Amino acid sequence: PSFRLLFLQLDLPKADLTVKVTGHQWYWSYEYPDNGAFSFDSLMVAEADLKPGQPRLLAVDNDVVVPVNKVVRIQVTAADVIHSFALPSFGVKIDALPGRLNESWFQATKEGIYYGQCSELCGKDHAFMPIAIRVVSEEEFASWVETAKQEFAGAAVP
Ligand SMILES: [Cu+2]
Repeated sequence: PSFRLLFLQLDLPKADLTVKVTGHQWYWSYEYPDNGAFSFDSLMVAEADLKPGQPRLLAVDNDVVVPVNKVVRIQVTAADVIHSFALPSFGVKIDALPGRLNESWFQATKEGIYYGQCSELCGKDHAFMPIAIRVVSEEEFASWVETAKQEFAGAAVP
């Protein structure tokens, strides 16, 4: 039975939304090709700058925002060395390889913030390039997209 599940895990359902994830030394960048193709970098918040409620080593300046109950396809690659995109709450762990576009997916069934970390030793700040995914309602997502389009307009596409 495990082989069947392993196979099904790699069988991608039809996606409602694609987010392209690129690993860098030492941060992640995200692109939203279905929503105007804006992109942004997501960097860890330093311990001294944490706001109340933000977890140490996991909080970032720009969360990845996705709508609840939607199938989100993630396309994962890397710009320099190998990283790995790991999100325990969604059972996602996939290598980010330079020169290759890997795919995985998740469907969050509850709103909230979900954290992950780089899972491939990638140099000095390997431990300090977290992933933060904020799952919101569809309306909230739509209004975030509008803001993000402006906020991240002209940001260099990785
Ligand atoms: Cu890394």
